[in-house]
Amino acid sequence: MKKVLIIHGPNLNLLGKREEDIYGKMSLDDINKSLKKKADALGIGIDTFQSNHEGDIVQKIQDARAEGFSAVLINPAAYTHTSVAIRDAVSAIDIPVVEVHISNIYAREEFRHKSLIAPAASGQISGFGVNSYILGLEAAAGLIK
Ligand code: CA2
Repeated sequence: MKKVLIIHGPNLNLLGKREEDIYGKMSLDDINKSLKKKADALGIGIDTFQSNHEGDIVQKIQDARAEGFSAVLINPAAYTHTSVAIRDAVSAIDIPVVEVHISNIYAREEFRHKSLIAPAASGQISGFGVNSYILGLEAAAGLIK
């Protein structure tokens, strides 16, 4: 069975606890459970990983292929707008990477309009609430089947 690695970036562990007006009421655990349901329906496997540390995310991306993953779905959170290291890791791996955002980053503050990750990713989904993750998983499944 093909597997997709789901990576949640910094502060996403706080989902459902604060800033519910922007990010909704679902916790990260709820999102991971919905993703597992969707993965079952798509006939693929998933593993989930959250970190507040840039280097840990870089390492996880570097190791994804060797760990048996066929694609990566990532919400790089604030690192979207700052991390050359994550972008370089995304460029360096030869499996597809789908970038997702809960909020519409282009409808928010100007500093969020630029994603350093997007040019290195297969594609980006932004602004559909937690459904962005579900749509992103569908996209990743389509790329690996
Ligand atoms: O919309 C998204 O998914 C973001 O990646 C979320 C990031 C933000 O920096 C990006 O510009 C867009 C922020 C994640 C922080 O999540 C929190 C959740 C609850 C409470 C506080 C922060």
